[in-house]
Amino acid sequence: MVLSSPKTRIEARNALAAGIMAVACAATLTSGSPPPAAADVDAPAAASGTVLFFDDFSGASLDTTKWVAGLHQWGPDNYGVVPENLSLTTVNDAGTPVDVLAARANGDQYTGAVRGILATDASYPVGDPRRYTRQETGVRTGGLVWTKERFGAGRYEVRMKTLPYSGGCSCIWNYYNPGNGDYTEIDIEMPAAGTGGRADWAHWAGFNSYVSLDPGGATLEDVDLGAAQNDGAFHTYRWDWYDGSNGTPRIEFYVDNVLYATQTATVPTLPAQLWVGNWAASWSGDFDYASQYQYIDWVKISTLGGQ
Ligand SMILES: [Ca+2]
Repeated sequence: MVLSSPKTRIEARNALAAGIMAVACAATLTSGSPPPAAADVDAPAAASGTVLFFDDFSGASLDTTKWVAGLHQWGPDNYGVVPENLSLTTVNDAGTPVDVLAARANGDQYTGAVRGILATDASYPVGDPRRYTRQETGVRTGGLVWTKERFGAGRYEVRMKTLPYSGGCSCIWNYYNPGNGDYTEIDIEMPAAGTGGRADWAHWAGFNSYVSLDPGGATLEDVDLGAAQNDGAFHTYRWDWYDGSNGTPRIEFYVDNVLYATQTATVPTLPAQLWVGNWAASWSGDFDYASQYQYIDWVKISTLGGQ
């Protein structure tokens, strides 16, 4: 989750170290009807290894044995992520019903009932409502979930439709920062942090990895995927993380099974929680809309074996 500057990034992430695990917020999650059998067609392809984690969001509500419905705020010029922007629903994907987690983003034209937050007391852990103060506005708020458990090296896959309009980062990252120098972060961010103001912002992804927040501790790549990701179709975003125990240390980044980047200089080794959703990153566009939705079909973490 690239912030506006290294300094604010470090401050925010030190605060995160206070404890992500602590509080599962009260969520206002709703669901549609039970999924029709046809929804099974959106199941992922056969795994290359053992499945460690999977959710296709087909239940009656968010599975809080797997996920925390995120309440958090970091970075400048946004009012955080709030559980009120999360819901389970079924969307029509070219005639096929697909059960999804819908993560709403509210832009500068938003006048609805959701209220955003600012982080005002870092003595409380991430996700603890006492850490934040509710605001009178709901603009520039997002929706995001993170896993309750930490996961290590392996294949991470998310099938989703990214946010369609400029303003809001559709993102996947894992994160571990206990404050003792240990650090794990691997990101896929759309748009990339350096491309939110471009006319072709929807073509770009940030592929990032970190082993520390010190200079030289990160590899940040802005990559042109060659086509707009907000084309109304589901796409599968993936990284294969080889930490040294399962092959030469590297991270391979894929979109729809096409390899776009390989990073070898900053490969983490420690298990981390996976975050999936969207947030109103100040660099992610113009926010000239009321509300828009990111639709997440499924999330899977599996082993890569001894490759
Ligand atoms: Ca699904």
